[in-house]
Amino acid sequence: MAAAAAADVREIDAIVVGAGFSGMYMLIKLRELGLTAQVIEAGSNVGGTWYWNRYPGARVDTQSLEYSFSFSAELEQEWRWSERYAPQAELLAYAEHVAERFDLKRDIRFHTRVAAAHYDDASSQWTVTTDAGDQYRARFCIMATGCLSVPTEVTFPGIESFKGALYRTSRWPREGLDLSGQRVGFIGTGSSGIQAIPVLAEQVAQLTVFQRTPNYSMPAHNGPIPDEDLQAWQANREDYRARSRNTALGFLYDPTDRSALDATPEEREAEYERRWQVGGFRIFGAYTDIGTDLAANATAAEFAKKKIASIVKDPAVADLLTPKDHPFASKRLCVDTNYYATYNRDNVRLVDLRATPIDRITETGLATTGESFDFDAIVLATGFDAMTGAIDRIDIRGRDGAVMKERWAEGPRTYLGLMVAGFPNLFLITGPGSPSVLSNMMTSIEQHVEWIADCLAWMAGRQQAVIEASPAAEDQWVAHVDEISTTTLYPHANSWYMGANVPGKPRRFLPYAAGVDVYRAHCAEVAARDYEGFVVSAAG
Ligand code: NA7
Repeated sequence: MAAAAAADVREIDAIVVGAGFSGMYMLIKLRELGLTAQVIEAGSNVGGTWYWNRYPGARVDTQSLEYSFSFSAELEQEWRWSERYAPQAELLAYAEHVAERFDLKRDIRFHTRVAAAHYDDASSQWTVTTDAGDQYRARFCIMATGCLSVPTEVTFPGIESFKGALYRTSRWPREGLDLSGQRVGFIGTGSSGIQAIPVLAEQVAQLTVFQRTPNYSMPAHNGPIPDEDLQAWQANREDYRARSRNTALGFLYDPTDRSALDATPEEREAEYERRWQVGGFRIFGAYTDIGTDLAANATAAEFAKKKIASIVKDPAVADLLTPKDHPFASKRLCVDTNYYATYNRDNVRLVDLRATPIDRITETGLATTGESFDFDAIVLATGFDAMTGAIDRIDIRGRDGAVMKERWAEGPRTYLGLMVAGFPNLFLITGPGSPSVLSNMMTSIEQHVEWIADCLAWMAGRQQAVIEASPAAEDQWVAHVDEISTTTLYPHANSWYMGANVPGKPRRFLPYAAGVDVYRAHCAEVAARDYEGFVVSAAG
């Protein structure tokens, strides 16, 4: 247990950075282990992604019954999701409920950012400094900083001259916004844009969408969860959860074991249509090789393109909305409500930035190389510095003063996405090199938090105090993550998965693409072999 407090520096067993779902669950597990813990959170409340992303239409794109904690049967039984895909406000209310139920807030410090975390070899302790200048000393430092928590700093010439209002989807005003009657320019057609555009279109006078790259999107078919589905879920909860933990994506999507190329065109059409009707990510289960074989992938792409053409009335607009430069789902597949149909509205216009790029933001709006537009407000939905952004922004120094950002200069290096060689007792939750963003985040968060907690318990049982990844194990893992990515079609796209959306960011496929099932088994095996690939020792 932690020693008595020293002047100005609080001694604690573990620091957790971030109070999203991963930080909250980590705190619960640390308490179960009898460790003292302090969570540090920049926002004023729990919820992470769901605290920050409050734009109209923001909602989860994994079904809520599965995008929720499974560790507590009571929690699961007492919470009722109103819709298949819960809206942001409900997810935030759920986070709040979890915080209340497990009395988490007494160990969370809000409105505070971690500025630095430095490891001291002699004491085997981390000194964590906040932006308020105060310090904590802890044996363990756990980064629960989220994969999509740092917006990219996209800007445009003249942006400061704009006299209207400028908003970012990822930093939407907490009090909400009434844009009714306004002329709004909207930049970005990733997941955030695809969710926000249909809702904004219903409020505003005129919505002009500036698209650089069209994305594929599947219909959510959102709505209330039918009673019989809820009852079936509650009755078979443990079975459903156990099965979803052992799928490649960390949720139930009814995968087949067939190649798309072994099916006839009619069979494929029927299979894709069946899955389109269910909606969401169900299409991933249609065939085994959609994500790995270009010819198989083209069959899914063709299906999606036909759907766009059938929904969007103007063929020229439909064509603009049709992805042409990347395989199906090699950029993150979106899930929408009325996205494509929104372009049939009279008050919505799509502008192709490939043909006429943005030249500058003006006092009254925006000028492309082809046309000038007047707007009352401009919304940026331009994405995140994914998976490494939040880690890079903290001054993390490990053994011998090694700087994490420098260590990751050529791309992130981890063992299992969980630890970094030379940074003892520093854990990452859903870090680069783990399935994370390719999976149901809740499944992956629980797996990581439980693995870390088991590891800490194992160490305590052996009177060991320090664990770190061996450089050799890290090298092998980094090479393995790269190698697996080359068996997929992900490297064919300029996506945030590849670090391609941030100027100067190294081109590396960031998550681990072998699947949650494979990864989970591997992590369990590593633990069973007394944490193979890790070096464990008593305190310095
Ligand atoms: P994304 O998916 O990274 O989308 C960002 C969008 O913004 C995308 O369409 C970009 O086009 C566009 N973008 C970015 N910079 C510019 C500039 N300079 N000019 C014009 N357009 C630009 O972020 P989201 O927030 O939508 O979604 C992130 C994840 O959150 C999502 O996948 C879910 O996992 C949840 P580009 O494709 O780069 O041409």
